[in-house]
Amino acid sequence: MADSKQAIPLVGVVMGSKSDEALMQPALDMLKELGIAHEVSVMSAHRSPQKVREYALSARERGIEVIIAGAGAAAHLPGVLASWTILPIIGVPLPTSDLKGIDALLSIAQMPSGVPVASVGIDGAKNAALLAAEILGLKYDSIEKAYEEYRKKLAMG
Ligand code: RP5
Repeated sequence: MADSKQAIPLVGVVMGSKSDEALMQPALDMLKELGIAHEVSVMSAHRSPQKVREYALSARERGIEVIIAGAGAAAHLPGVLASWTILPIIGVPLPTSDLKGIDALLSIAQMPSGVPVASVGIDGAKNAALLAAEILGLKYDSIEKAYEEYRKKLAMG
């Protein structure tokens, strides 16, 4: 098992707008609780596509192992990130439009065959962090333990 106790972020949390911050906060809280180093960035697939491309292309070499990407409306951010990197992308459909996240859920979950994006439920930022912990726990002993502790506490009610 590798040691995750490092300063280099393992998880990149990305969101399509600064206005998504509050909805993505549960992911940051859960990553912190589990002791998973992470970074947070705001970028839009349609307003700043160049930034998205550069972020995704450099993420792996900077040490990022999982990307959590939250977006609302026609939420193409997770899919566009996935087009530029082979890192696992966990999409978080955000209920920020008139369609209350149904649009984002379908955009994220219905990726065309060949370029996958995992999707949590609408407003599922916390679950995205937990899914990231499950993935990273396969490699990092301390994350596996922290996640198991979390699940034990959950089972106690
Ligand atoms: C999406 O459009 C963002 O992810 C956000 O959920 C929504 C509204 O963005 P703003 O117009 O508030 O920047 O791209």
